Amino acid sequence: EAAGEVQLVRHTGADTGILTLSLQRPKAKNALSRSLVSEFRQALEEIRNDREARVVILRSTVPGVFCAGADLKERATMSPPEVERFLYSMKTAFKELEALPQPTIAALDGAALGGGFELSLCCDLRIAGPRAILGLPETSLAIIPGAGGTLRLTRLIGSSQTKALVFTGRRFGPYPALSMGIVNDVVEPVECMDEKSMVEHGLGYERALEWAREILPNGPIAVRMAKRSIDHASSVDPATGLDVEQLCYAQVIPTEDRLEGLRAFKEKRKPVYKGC
Ligand code: CO8
Repeated sequence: EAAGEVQLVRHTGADTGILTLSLQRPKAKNALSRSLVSEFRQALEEIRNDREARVVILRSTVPGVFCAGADLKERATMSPPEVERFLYSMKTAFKELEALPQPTIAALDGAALGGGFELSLCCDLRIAGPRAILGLPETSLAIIPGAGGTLRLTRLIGSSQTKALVFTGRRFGPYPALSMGIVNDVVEPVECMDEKSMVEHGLGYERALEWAREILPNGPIAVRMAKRSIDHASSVDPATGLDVEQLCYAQVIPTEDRLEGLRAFKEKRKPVYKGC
């Protein structure tokens, strides 16, 4: 299949440090195929090694859809060992996304179903556009969420809410997602905009950019260390969690940025952080 199903853009000017990773496989609604997952993992590798990268936005350029989940058509053509290999690669990609040191924001402007929803759960923040449709329909396909959904969603919103969504497989929109704590922000539809331009305009992406711009000026090492510490918070016992926080705190102490923060405070100006 043709390459170019994943695109990585490094923003410039005042937005330098923001990276947008786009899924663009329109003919299959960004379904996760072998080629898409492989390109996606290459892009993650680039981001991980990019010292200038401060905030990452994951979005779709396909109108009306974030990601339709696993490629069900390709899967039907695979032998059992191929399926095993593919699922391993997909789950590894999800872990690699989750483990990126920079904060990540998923812009959900359309359907994020099954593996597509699980993909968004590997990001730190989720922003829903007016047309977001989320759901874990796996039980309706006689399988269960298998790319981290049962664990990551339970960690995020608790077991009872997760069971309700998984047992029913129901699809839900931005506001239920907000009230359950699945998304951090919802964008209202713009009244004067017709449906077509609303989908194409990517209101969720625009809002995700605003969030990225709010994170961007903060100390890059501090933001990374905060992410690391918070990620440990829900998986270790409290004493270990506090130890991890201390270790992460210790990483920011020797930075030049910390001194710049103190100087800027004293001089009543905005700090300029360099990430060192
Ligand atoms: N796989 C392959 N092709 C797909 C998929 C998919 N998941 N979703 C859509 N497509 C294809 C359609 O077949 C169609 O192709 P064609 O034009 O050749 O008929 C094309 O994309 C357009 O689709 P629609 O006409 O349906 O487009 P709509 O805009 O009407 O609807 C939706 C878009 C809402 C995304 C709809 O396509 C849909 O509901 N898709 C299925 C979503 C779904 O059920 N996903 C869950 C899959 S299961 C999963 O992800 C589990 C992963 C677990 C990993 C396990 C690890 C162990």
